[in-house]
Amino acid sequence: MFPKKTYMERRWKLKVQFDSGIILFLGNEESPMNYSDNTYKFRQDSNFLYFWGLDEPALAAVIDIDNNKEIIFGENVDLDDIIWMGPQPSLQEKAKDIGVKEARSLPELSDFLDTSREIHYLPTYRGDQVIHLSQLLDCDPAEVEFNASEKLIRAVVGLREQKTDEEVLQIETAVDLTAQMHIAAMEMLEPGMFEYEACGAMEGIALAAASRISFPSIFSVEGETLHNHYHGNQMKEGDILINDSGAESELHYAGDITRTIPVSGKFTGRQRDIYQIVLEANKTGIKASKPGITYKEVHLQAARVIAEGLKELGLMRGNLEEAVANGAHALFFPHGLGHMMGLDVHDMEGLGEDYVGYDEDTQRSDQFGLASLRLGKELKPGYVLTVEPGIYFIPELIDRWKEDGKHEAFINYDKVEEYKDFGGVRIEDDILITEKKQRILGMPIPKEVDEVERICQGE
Ligand SMILES: [Mn+2]
Repeated sequence: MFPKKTYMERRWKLKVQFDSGIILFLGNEESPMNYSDNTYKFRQDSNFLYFWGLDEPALAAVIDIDNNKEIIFGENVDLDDIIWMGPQPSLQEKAKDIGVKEARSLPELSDFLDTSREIHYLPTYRGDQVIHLSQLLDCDPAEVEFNASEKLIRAVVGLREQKTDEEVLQIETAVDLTAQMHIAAMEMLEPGMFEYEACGAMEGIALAAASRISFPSIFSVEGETLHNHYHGNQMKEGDILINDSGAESELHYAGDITRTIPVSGKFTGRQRDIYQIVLEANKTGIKASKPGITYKEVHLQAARVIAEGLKELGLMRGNLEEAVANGAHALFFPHGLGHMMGLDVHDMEGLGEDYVGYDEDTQRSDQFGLASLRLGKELKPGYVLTVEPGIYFIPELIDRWKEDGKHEAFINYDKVEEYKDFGGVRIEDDILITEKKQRILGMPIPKEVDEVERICQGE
């Protein structure tokens, strides 16, 4: 855990924004795989971790604004628990570690929550919590999401989006471990191997460091499928593999890195051409990211680099400024340039993407491609985000657009046909917005063509 002062300050910064009512936080419960005692590995809710730090199931917490009280609700272990799980500190002791004076038993929570007062709570992404909240708040489960407090969502986003030094340190440990995973994957890949062999060994690096992966790994030679979680392909000579994966730090901050790896150790000429464009877009995106610029503009700058590169290869044509404004490049780059990262890999997405990524000044576009940009608003010091451009050749999308004659002025479909078996390339780094500029977090992870090839070849 962080020192208790961290959690006390976070809660203080939250409660000064409220005049009355109760702020309610539910921790996560265990999640059974098949029967109740056989559970998935426990992951605490990130908002609970942020304000209360306690990393175990079956806890709740409230801030009673009217009476200026903070209370943790949970259960003390009994002798039976000690036999199975060993001795544990009391709930009172755990509360003390995070600067909370009062601890009560969980069944008392329901009585404590006087529903005639205003109760602020966050939206939840778990079904069991919907039911728990509907019981606590005496409302229909369907109303739980609808009644979540917008004021609380905005307050929490405002706090969590600006990372402190101690959080950045956590993220950097996560990225350093992620770097080890990525370098090991580069060293490991060879034709004939199945994706799961390499992916399993790579994820094992996180486990062996007392960590875990921060999201399900994308590890595929079919990189054109953006969120491909299938790892059953046998890798062939000449394939390129997209490895988009990350580890968590001790306190559950995420790393999220993507590298594209030539399976046989060397890129073909065509792969190198596309890779260089993506690398250029990645570097442009990183350099452009600083306080004062919107991330939407950074995204568009990266998109222009992609369009220019593709024009040089004869895949795009015409006025590129216009092409990007019209979204023609999204045939090749259909996703956003990046997202916030912190305790969640897509930080705070559970609170609603638009609360995190947009504001009154920057609204989400509905144009194909740009609509998928999770973060569009102006960047501020302390933001941690990913920069992850990519170029993909998605046969079904190409066929559809070609059939519809979409953006014909900007896309040379005859040439694009030749690339339908290409797959995809993505390169992703995690950055911190500093007072004036930005910096890449964690130890450097090879991304120049010759560096990547050298490591792949075991040099
Ligand atoms: Mn990412």
